[in-house]
Amino acid sequence: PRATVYGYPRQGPNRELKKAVEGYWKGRVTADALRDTAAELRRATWRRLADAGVHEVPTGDFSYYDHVLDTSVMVGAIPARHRAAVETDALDGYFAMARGTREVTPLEMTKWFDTNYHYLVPELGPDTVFTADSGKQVAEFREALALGLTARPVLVGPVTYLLLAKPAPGVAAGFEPLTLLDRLLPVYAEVLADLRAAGAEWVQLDEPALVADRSLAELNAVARAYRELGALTDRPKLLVASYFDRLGAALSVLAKSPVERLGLDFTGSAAANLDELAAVGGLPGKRLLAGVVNGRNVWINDFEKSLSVLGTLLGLAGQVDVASSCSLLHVPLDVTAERDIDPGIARWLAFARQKTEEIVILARGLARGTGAITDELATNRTDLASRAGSALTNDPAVRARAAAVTDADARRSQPYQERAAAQRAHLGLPLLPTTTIGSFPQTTELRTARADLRAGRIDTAGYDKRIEAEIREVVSFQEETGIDVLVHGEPERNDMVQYFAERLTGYLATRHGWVQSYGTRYVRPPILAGDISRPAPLTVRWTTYAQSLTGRPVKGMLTGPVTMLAWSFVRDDQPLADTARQVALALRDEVDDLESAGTSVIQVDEPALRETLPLRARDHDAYLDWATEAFRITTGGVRADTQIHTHMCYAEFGDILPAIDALDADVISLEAARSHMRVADELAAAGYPREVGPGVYDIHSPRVPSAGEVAGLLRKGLEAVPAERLWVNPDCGLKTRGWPEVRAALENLVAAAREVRGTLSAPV
Ligand code: THG
Ligand code: ZN
Repeated sequence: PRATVYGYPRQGPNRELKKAVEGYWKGRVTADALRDTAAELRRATWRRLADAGVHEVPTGDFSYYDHVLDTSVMVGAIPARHRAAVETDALDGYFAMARGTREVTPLEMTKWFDTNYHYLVPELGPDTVFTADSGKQVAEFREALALGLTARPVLVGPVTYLLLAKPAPGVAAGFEPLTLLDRLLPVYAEVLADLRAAGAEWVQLDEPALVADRSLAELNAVARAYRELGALTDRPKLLVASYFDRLGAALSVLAKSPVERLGLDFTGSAAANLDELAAVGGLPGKRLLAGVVNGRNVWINDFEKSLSVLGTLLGLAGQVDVASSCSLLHVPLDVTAERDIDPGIARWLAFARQKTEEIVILARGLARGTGAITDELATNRTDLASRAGSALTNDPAVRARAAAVTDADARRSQPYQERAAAQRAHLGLPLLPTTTIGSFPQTTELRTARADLRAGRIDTAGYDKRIEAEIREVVSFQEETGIDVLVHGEPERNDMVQYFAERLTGYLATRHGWVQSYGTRYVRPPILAGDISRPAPLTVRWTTYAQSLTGRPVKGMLTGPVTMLAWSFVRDDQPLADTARQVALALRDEVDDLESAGTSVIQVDEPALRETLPLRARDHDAYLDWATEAFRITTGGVRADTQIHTHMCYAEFGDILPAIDALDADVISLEAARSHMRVADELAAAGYPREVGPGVYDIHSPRVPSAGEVAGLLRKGLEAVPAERLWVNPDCGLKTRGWPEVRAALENLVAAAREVRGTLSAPV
């Protein structure tokens, strides 16, 4: 059996790639220097994989920005607006597609399945002409060959590529990119021939789109694609890789196809692949690549369990190889870089480097029997037992409290109509109240203060003074501007998940655990390692400080339990629903403490509620049940006259409207400026009964909307939502914008609210 991985993080141990690419954008790094850095990072990765004992190293998975964008370049799908830039300079044209320029907008970005990686969406239309450009793939394959390695080029498969695409601007929304399959396959055939000519024995075609619900027409397209590619005479052998879930109906399609090797995920809920593989009679005559090491969590593998799966698989396929369940792109590089994590706990963790070692050990165990990995098995057993028996993963008080949660805990004490009346009396807000989503610009002074604190140049008291100074400025700015519900501006927070994670027991933070989010942007997701509790209040001090400065209500700001899970690495030793409930209870204490300290408006953000929706429809209800329950547990303990807000960042909500209703938040703010208040129409059409703040300022753009423009959006909102239930706010937090824009935009927002208020008849 061979050991391999589907792909590896690209950034380098100190995010060298980010620095080189951003340096190139700023003109500080030449194109040649960027290319050299990239080539050196690739070589270092391949050497590391080969030294660890990986038999086939992946090539072509490297990217300056995004591998789906690379695929668009490979098949010549360059949108008309980017063509001039690409023809002038291929590298600058590539970045123009990724980021836009002064003249042209970039490709749209969206989430890669249910991961936290974002790809650039191909734009296709009936006039798209595909042309093969195998240059990058062939060159990177040759680089690995030059090191004397056995390499396997990795491509996004043709069906997944088309299913990820959207109609180009100006093309009818009903256009289905999959109808271009017959035009795309000859281009893949050409790339395969070029790779064969370069010496590739195998090529990997990634088809993760096949693990979602697929129509009969789509399954037929899969069958046709692999019949045609399989029938080519001048090609490498084909590995079709699936990951992120079980393959479902596509399994029997691929089992009958001429591809020589199939990659299946056997981790988590994808473990059902084992039974499904047996049900289709296995893969006689094919090789199976068994993804038994989870490529998207940070936990060590259970060797005995994996070996048992691999043993069963031996009876189901011609030959069995061992891999990660998916590309290791989604995990940090190396646990040994984490000096701050307790060494006893670090033994439970495996990042990309450790996962690679696990794959090699399992392949050896499969080849030569468990006698060949006796020591590794013993260590693995000890480490798993240490995790299972640890006080961190078993806090009896947390468990007892979670088990005792009742329906009543997850419900406000009074129905919305009664709460709304109590809140109106308590808060005394005008019609069309104005507010913001929470964060204000993160100034250089703030970043300096954080760096000074880390470096020991200032102490906590000095740091806190700087935070208080910032809060004073933000509060007086909002008072002067005439905002109705103020915020403290969140100057004390870096990342909205990390800040809370650092303060909750059971959560681990990493120093170097960077994972690519999109392009050159990375996050360090915290690790939900144990039972979650709140040793002390998290935010109360800053909110009450802000409230002490003003007579207007100051809104408390928290990240909700679903988003806390979605943007962290979660436990795999208990259901997500249980973890969510623990986080919700910790946050509930914070909500209750804020209320006791005099906070009358509390916002619990859930930007990730929609993005964590499972890939398969049959799993949606169970997810939405626990997700909305966690939100209600967080917010269910407050009085009727305390107003609960929530916020979501994206405009696509059609499929979770019932869940938004089930949150039972008094006020929800949403992104709406770019879509001209469409979400307000959608919520109204669905009969949404509570208050809504559709965004009237697009914070993703440096443009400042005029008061007239904002008033126009408000009048549009009033067509869908009555004045008693309409709020006035920006689309999202303001932390990425500069102060001058924010000042001007909020002044216009308040002016617009006042103008439109003046045209309304007084409420009865
Ligand atoms: N926090 C976490 N996960 C997230 C988001 C988050 N996932 C989804 C979404 N938000 C991703 N969006 C971004 C936006 C900006 C950046 C990263 C992801 C970013 N990163 C800085 C960089 O790479 O230079 C590093 C920021 C830092 O120092 O922490 O700009 O909000 N957990
Ligand atoms: Zn937002």
